[in-house]
Amino acid sequence: SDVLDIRGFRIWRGYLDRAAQAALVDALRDVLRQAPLVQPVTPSGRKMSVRMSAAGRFGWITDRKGYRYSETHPSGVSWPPIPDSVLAVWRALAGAARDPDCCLINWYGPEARMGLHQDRDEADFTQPVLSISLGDDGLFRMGNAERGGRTESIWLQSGDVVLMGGDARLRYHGIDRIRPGSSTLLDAPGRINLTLRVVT
Ligand code: MD3
Ligand code: FE
Repeated sequence: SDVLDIRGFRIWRGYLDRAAQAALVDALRDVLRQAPLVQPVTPSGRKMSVRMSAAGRFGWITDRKGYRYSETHPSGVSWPPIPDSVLAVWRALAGAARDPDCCLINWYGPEARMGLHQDRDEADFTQPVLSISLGDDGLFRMGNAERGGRTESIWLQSGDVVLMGGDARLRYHGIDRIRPGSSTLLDAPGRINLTLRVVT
């Protein structure tokens, strides 16, 4: 698969073939049985359009009380372990980084989006973040370490993997929209993004 470097983001297009993608989706079904997707509410009371769950020691959650990493799903159960097939992608691409202790699972329905934001709830910004795209294409926008300025957009497809390290780690980024029906991987329109992080 070819590697692209855009503003410090490393993008492996088509890193996972169709069989590897399907294997990840199977492993995720297991995780989501134990820790179902929830539609989180921001501290201001707005419903996020993305549905979320997680695997690993920590999951990222938000509710009226604020956003934070939590060792439990809103239902009170511990998050399931990160599947080996997911960990293997991190270990192959994340270099000398520590193993991740959070695999956030974002599910985008046809209307979902994620506004430009930074990931800064983690303790150590020298550790990279890795994203795996599954299902429908998503329009990923990347900006700068400060609000404003020029941004660049790229369509992420099922099987693409993105590594945000070094310079890119604190850049603003988001998902403007998905292209419903562009992939046949999932049995309904939508996009899944796995985001692996070292939290502690
Ligand atoms: C750049 N998710 O969960 S993944 C997120 O597709 C998030 O669901 C998006 O942003 C998604 O926080 C984008 C790509 C991504 C993930 C984390 C990053 C880009 C990043 C952290 C730092 C810089
Ligand atoms: Fe993010």
